[in-house]
Amino acid sequence: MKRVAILGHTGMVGSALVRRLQSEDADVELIGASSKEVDLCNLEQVSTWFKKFKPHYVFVAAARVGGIADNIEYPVEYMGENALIGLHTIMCSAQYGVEKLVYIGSSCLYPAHCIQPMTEEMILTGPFEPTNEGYAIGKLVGMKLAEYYRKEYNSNFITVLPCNLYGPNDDWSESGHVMASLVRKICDAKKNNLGEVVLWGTGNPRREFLHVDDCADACVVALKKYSDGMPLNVGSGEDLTIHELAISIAQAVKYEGKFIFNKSKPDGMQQKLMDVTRLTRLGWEPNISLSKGIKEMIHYYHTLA
Ligand code: GFB
Repeated sequence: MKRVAILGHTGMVGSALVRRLQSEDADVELIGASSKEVDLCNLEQVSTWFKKFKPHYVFVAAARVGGIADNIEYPVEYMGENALIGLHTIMCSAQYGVEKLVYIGSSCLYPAHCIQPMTEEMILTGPFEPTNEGYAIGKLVGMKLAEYYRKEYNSNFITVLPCNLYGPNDDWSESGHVMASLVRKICDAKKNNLGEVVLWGTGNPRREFLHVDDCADACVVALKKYSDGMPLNVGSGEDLTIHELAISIAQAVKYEGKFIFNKSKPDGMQQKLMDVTRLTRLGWEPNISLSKGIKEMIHYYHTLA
C-alpha cells in the first residue's frame, strides 16, 4: 500500500488528480491536504502534517493561481504564497523520506519573449513576462529547490510545467483564467441577448489549452515514468489566438454577437506554446480535444447557473 499525498486536493489540478488516482488499479491510499487542514505557508504545520501522514509519493498541486488581472493586482501574494508552498512542501518531503515528488510548475516560468515552441532548456534564458513575474518567481523557488534536492541529495523530485488549464473547479470570477472567463461572458451574452462581448487586450495572443483531466493523467505518467532533472512540459502541443478561442466558444453556444477588444487591458505573453517532445516520448497524448473541452465547460457553466 502506497500513500499518495495530493497537496491542494480541492483545487482544480488537485481534484483532477484525485479523480485520476481513484481510477488506478494499484493499491494506493490517497491523502489530501487542503488549506482548511494545513496552512502550507506555515512550516510548523506542514512539518506536523508530514510527520503524521508520511506519504510515499507527493504531488504539489497547491498554489495561489489566477488569471492575468489577478496576477497583476496581487504580485505579493502570488510570489510569497507560491514560494512558501514550494519551500515547505519540498523541504518536508525530503525530511520525511518521500520516494518521489511531482512539483506542478507553470508555463509562466518561460521568458516573456521565448522562442516558440518552448523547449524545457529555454527556462531562465530571459526575463519573465511582467504580468506574471511574481507568480513565476514564486513557482521558480519550488522548481529550483526540487532540482537542488535531486543534485545534492539524490531525491527523486521532478517538476512538470502545464500550459493553460481549464476544467471542473475552475474559477468563474473576474479573477479567473481566460477559458472560464470567456465561457462565462459569452454564455451570459447569449442568455441576455447582448449584441457584443468585450474581450481584454487585442485578441491576438496565442495560448495552448489542456483539460485538467488530461493534465492529471500526464502528471501520473510523469510520476511513474519520468525521473529527470529537466522539468517536463505538459501540453496539447497546439495553440490558437484568444479571438479564435472566443469564436469557438461562440459557435458552440450559437452566439452571433460581436467581439469588442478592450486594448487598455494587457495581452500578456504574445505566445505560449509548449514543445511536448519529451512528454510524447513517454507515450502520452491528450484525450480531450479542445472542442470537446469547450462543450464541457459550457455545460459546467450552465449547471452552476
Ligand atoms: O488565462 P489568462 O488570464 O492568463 O489569459 P495568461 C490571458 C489572455 O487572455 C490575455 C486575454 O491575452 C488576456 O488579455 N483575455 C481576454 C482575457 N479576455 C479575457 C478575460 O475576460 N479574462 C482573462 N483572464 N483574460 C496566466 C498567468 O497568464 O497563465 C497565470 O497569469 C497562469 O498565472 C496561466 O500561470 C497559465 O495565459 O496570460
